[in-house]
Amino acid sequence: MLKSRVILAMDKPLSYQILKEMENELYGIKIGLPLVLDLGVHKTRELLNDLNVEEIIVDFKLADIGFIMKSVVEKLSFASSFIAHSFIGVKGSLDELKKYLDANSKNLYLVAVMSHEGWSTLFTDYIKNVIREISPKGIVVGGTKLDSITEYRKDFGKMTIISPGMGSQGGSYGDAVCAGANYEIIGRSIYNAENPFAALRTINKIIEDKVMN
Ligand code: 3DU
Repeated sequence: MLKSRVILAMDKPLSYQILKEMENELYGIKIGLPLVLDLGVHKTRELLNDLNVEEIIVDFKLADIGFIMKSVVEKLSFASSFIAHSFIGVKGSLDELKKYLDANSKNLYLVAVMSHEGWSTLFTDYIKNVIREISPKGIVVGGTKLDSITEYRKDFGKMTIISPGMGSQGGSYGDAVCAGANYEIIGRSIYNAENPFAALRTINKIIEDKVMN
């Protein structure tokens, strides 16, 4: 059985003690710009360095030329995985980033469908082509759009799907996994809870119960 289907979106610092308490009940930790701007790279690395989670995912939603994205990744080498936008295209950009990440044994996730209402589906075919060409470890599909999860799961076979938007953005815990996602990304509902560890445990249980039924 999986340890957990939850990726903690850490956009606000949590203490090392709380993270240690949670590590055995998390699949991974996703760190965002708000956290790194708060703590700086050095303290972020110190905080996360020896945590026993499967992936530390940097979510800066990279969208630049290859050279710049590679230099961002280089400065965050303690992380195992990086999220980039897919709309930026392949040549001179995602192809270079993917090659660099492969050479350094790091994972790439591409944004496929965002969770917010205003995300346009006008570019779906283009985005799918980019994903096919780059062949990342995984894709990000909003957990508020369950039909999109089902669609991308059908189109991309066993590719890992990670889904934000659960809890605070209105998605119900477990629904994204039941629709075909591998993991649910959850931030505010955990880090803003009075007891983040208890919140995580409750969410894990809700997801597992839904998956079993
Ligand atoms: O809404 P939450 O606090 O659970 O956080 C969601 C996280 O997922 C947050 O870090 C945000 O940057 C990320 N995310 C989305 O919310 C929506 C997307 O489409 C992609 C990533």
